[in-house]
Amino acid sequence: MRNRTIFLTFLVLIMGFAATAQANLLQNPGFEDNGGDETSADWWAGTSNAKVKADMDGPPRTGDWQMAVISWELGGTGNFYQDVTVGESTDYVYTMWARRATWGGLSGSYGMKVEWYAGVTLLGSASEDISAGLAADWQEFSLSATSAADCDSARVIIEFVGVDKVGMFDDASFLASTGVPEPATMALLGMGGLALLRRRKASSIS
Ligand SMILES: [Ca+2]
Repeated sequence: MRNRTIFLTFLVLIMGFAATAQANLLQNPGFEDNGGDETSADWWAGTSNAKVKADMDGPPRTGDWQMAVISWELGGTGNFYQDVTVGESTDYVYTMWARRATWGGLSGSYGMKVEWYAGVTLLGSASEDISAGLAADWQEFSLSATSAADCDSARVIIEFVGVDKVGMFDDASFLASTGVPEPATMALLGMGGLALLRRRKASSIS
């Protein structure tokens, strides 16, 4: 009876977790892991004019660091990005918090972009220009996109072309947008619960 209660509690906990939790596929999403002021952030790649700053016309949104695009370097053009493993034909939501310096002009563009790959072959992309929405205060931007068939990875990108305004970025996420676990996943989790119960039984006998 006690074991049955433990099993049911375990199952309910697992079901609740599976139904609500969506793992952020991005590593170091808040740019907190890095080599110090004006270096790149761990896990992120990109052009040298994208670099972490403790302060850039204001503090990060959270933590001690933000990614800043230094618009006067490299003609204000470049990108920063991270590659993640994804499933085929799956819906994803990419979000990024961003703001711009209070000084500087308004030319050029900032955009969120996702590229879908099979190995090194580019299959397609989705993008959204966020230039017009950038303001002095932090705001969250999002881009929803469906991965290509045969896709195995995504490049999650902030790209900028000819910008003469400094842009700041923090707290990114890239999530599968479905919140309901598949029946096969639930069956596996249930089997995990049963295995745990069996092990408990076996250890209580010995
Ligand atoms: Ca941060």
